[in-house]
Amino acid sequence: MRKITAAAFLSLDGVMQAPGGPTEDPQGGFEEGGWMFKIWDPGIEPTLGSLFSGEYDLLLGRRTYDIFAAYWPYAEGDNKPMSEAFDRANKYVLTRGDQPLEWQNSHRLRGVEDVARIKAEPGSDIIIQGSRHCDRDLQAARRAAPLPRRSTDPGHQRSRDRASGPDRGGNLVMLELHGHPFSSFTWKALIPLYANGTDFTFQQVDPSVPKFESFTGKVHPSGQFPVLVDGETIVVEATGIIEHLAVHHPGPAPLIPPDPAQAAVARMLDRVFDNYVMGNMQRVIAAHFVDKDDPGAGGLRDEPFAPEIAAGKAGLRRAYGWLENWLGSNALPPHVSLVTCAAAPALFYADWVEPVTQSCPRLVALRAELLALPPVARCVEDARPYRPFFPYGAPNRD
Ligand SMILES: N[C@@H](CCC(=O)N[C@@H](CS)C(=O)NCC(=O)O)C(=O)O
Repeated sequence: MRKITAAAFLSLDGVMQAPGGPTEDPQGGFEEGGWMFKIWDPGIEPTLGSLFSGEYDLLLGRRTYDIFAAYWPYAEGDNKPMSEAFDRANKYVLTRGDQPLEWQNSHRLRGVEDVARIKAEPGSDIIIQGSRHCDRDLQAARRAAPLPRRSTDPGHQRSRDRASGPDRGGNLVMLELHGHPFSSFTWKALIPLYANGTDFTFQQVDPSVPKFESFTGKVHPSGQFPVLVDGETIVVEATGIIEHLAVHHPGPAPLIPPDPAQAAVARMLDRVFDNYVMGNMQRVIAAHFVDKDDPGAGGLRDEPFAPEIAAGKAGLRRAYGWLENWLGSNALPPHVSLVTCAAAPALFYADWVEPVTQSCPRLVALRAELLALPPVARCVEDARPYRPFFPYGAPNRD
C-alpha cells in the first residue's frame, strides 16, 4: 500500500494558482502569478527538502502536468537534481482528456478508481503537488466513500459493498462520526470537529432501524450515539470523543486546556453540564415518550409523565443557579474547549424545556455567546429541519 501525500503552495487567502511565475497559469485573468517568490521564506526549505527526498512518484492534474512538463525536463543548474528526480518518477495524470502525455514515465488515470488501484499496487509513495482540481476530487471521493472495516454489522456490510473510489482498498477514509444532527450529544462531538476543521464523514443514524440492530446500538455500551470511528478504533461517549480528538487530531481549538489546573476545571464543568443540564433536559424529554429508554420505539405518550417533567425542570433550575453562581467568581477556559462542547448543546436544548431567565443573567449571556460561535451556529442550522420532532414542537426562536 502506497502513501499519498498532497502538497501545495497555498496563500493564506486560499489561492492555489501559479505560485512560480506570471505565465504559469493566468487562467481566469489571474494577475498575481509568481506570488510565492515575492514572499519566499527559507524556513520552508527543510520541509520541501524532506518531502522531495528519496524515491517518489507524482500524481498530478492535467494542468499542473502540462506546466511541469514544459519546465522540469529542461531545468538546469540548482534545479537539475529535481529535474532528474521528476524525470525518473512515474507521473500519474488524472485527466478525462486524450491529449498525449509525452514526458517519460507518464501514465493516464481516468478517475478516483484508478487512483485507488495504483495506491494499492507496490511502488514508491506518491506526492500530489498543486493540482487543485485533482486534490479536490480526491477529497470529495474520500468524504463520500464509506469506511471499510472489520464489521459483522449487516448495515455496514451493505455500505462497504457500495463503496467506490479510493476507499476500495485505498483506505483513505479516517474519521467517521455516527450520530444525528438533532441530537444534543452528537453536537457535542461535532463542535470540536468543526472548530478544528477536522476532516471526517458523518454517518446519520437511521431512526427506523431498531436501536440494538444499528451500528451504534451494537458498539455503544447502552446503544447510544455519538460514536466515533477512527480507523480500527471505536470511541464512545461524547466526552471520550473530545479527549480522543484532543490527543490524536489536535487543531487550533484548545479542546483540553494545556494548563492541568484549567483542564481539571474543564472536566468538572463538563460533568456539570452533562449530568445536571443535559441529564435533566433529557429527563423531561424522555417523560414524553412511551419507552423512555428507547425514544424511537413506542412514540409519544398521550399524556406526558408529569412527575418526571416536574423533577427534571426542578433539576434544571437548580443547575442553572449553581452555574450562575460559579460564573460570578470564575472564568471559563477559552473557546472551543470541552466546556464549550458540553455547554452549548446543553444550554440550547435545556432552555427550550425550562427557559434560562434573567434571574441568571450570566447564564443567559453565556448561552447567547455560545450560539454565536461558528461551529455551534453550524450545528443549530444542521438541526433546524428536525425541529418538528421535538416533543410537542420546538419554540419559535433561536
Ligand atoms: N453519555 C452519552 C449520552 C449519549 C446520548 O444520550 N445520546 C442520545 C442522543 S442525544 C441517544 O443516543 N439517544 C437515543 C437512545 O438513547 O436510544 C454520551 O455522552 O455520549
